[in-house]
Amino acid sequence: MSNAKTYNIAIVGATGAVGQNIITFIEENPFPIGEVKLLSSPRSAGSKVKVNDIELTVEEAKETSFEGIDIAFFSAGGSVSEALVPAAIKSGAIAIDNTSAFRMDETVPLVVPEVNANHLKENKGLIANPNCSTIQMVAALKPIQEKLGLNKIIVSTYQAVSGAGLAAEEELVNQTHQSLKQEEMTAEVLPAGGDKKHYPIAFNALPQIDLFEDNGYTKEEMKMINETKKIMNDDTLQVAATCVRLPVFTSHAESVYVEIDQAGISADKFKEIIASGEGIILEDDPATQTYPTPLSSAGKKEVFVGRVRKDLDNDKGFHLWIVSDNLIKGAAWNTVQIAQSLVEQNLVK
Ligand code: NAP
Ligand code: 3JM
Repeated sequence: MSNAKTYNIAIVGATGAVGQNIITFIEENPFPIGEVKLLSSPRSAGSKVKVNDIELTVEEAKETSFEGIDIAFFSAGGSVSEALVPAAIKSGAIAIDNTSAFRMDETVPLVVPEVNANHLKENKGLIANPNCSTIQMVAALKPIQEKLGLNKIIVSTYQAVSGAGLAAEEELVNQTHQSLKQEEMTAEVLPAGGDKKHYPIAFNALPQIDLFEDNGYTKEEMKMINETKKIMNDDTLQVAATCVRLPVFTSHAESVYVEIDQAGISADKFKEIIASGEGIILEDDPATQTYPTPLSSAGKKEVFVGRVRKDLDNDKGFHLWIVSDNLIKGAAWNTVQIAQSLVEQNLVK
């Protein structure tokens, strides 16, 4: 019998959109898994979920839930992470948090493994997983930053409703039925759960994701701006973002303009460098109408890039289209990759 080390894991938010995807990737055995503990709010506690054909009972997440746990995944909202991450760390677990609660804390590494796995060794028991829209953008732009220098990013997003949880997905389904039956659409979740007004998402586009800040940007836009500078390790990088929700279930798309350091780079050279990135797939051929879409990328782990063009006025400007499954690379898979990288670097106690 082998006595190789296995890792006991807890998944807080196991019954949610992100948690369910984490379970799928854990079943692929990304590193040797020991016991699995599924945690939720009292609403789902007691329900049964199968992991590797074994039926597990979901338990209520509490401060005492983390005894004997090596790695604790959190995707149950910022307030749950604020309440329970300290307890997980105190119990000796390493916490990987999918919420925005600790991302900008200077003592917390914010990691996309293909971009900055080297930051993991600085952890003090907690790693933050970036926002979904940030993850796919920095993954695609990392090789450009490395090989051509990167000065400026202007991004507009086209984001799926699944990024706002299962309730938002249900809202799109219900409103679509209502609209097709010519009934009035009921809107209670989007654009942001905690805001005063709600607008229909079916057959619509909403230029608001998360709440507004005093500077006129939304929190989602500020997440993209601040997280990108932190992950790419460049305070002087200029970043602007406009985040838009679309009636799409899965995968975020982004129209991105960048300015690089080097002059005289062709679109073909730019494409070649993008395609060299780890986990990046270039799908770009106007002659055959080849480009990624939310539907073509859904269910996949990679980040897809197409529509690469050189700007017609600025020799150092380029345009590109970046698409990835927001619940996979944008959340669950990146989180599991962080755990895998921690194990590989021998950083789990
Ligand atoms: P969701 O589908 O609404 O699921 C929420 C999960 O959190 C459910 O398992 C729910 O359990 C659990 N939960 C809610 N309140 C809780 C409490 N007080 N104590 C313990 N568990 C509680 O949401 P989701 O889409 O999976 O997203 C979950 C969180 O992950 C988000 O709030 C966000 O912070 C983060 N997220 C990050 C990204 C990213 O960009 N990296 C993307 C999406 C989401 P019940 O079944 O009992 O209600
Ligand atoms: C994606 O209720 C909450 O605090 C969660 C809000 C949320 C977040 C967040 O801010 O953590 C919903 C969807 C995110 C995210 O990844 O930033």
